[in-house]
Amino acid sequence: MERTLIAVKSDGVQRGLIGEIIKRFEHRGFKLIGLKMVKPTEDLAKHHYIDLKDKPFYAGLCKFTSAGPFVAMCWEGQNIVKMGRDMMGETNPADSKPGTIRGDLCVQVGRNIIHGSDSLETAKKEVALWFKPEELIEWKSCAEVYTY
Ligand code: RTP
Repeated sequence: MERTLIAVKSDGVQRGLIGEIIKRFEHRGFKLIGLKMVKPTEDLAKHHYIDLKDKPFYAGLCKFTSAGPFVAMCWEGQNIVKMGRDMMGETNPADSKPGTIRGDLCVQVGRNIIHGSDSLETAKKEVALWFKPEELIEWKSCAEVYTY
């Protein structure tokens, strides 16, 4: 089963949107198997955004991210990487359609409230970066649990 890293960034936390974001993924039918609030070190933030190291906003983005809090989540489900990205909307909220998380809940690219892994390969790396294996809990939904 596919897994991905979804995170509520500090602006999302400050705006009280943790529950709203979790709700959207739960209601869609995905399974939350890892959840923690962290104040990342600057090194961890730099590592997380390493692919953007040549962008002019890299330093500011890492500083902003490391200020925390950052709610890291591992979600599991069929096609979760692509569907999670579709649910988020575009990087720039101005380009995001209504109905998406960024299209409904934010305005500025530098305050776009949510992070989501952008490919299966990235998802594997990011889940391993933010979670120890023992922090991921496998469980069955009531639809999967049989009674006698
Ligand atoms: P994320 O990694 O946070 O899920 O976002 P993303 O894939 O949609 O976008 P990415 O290109 O990876 O950019 C990472 C984050 O950097 C900030 N950003 N600022 N022009 C700018 O000032 C600018 N462009 C990107 C955003 O917070 C974006 O989510």
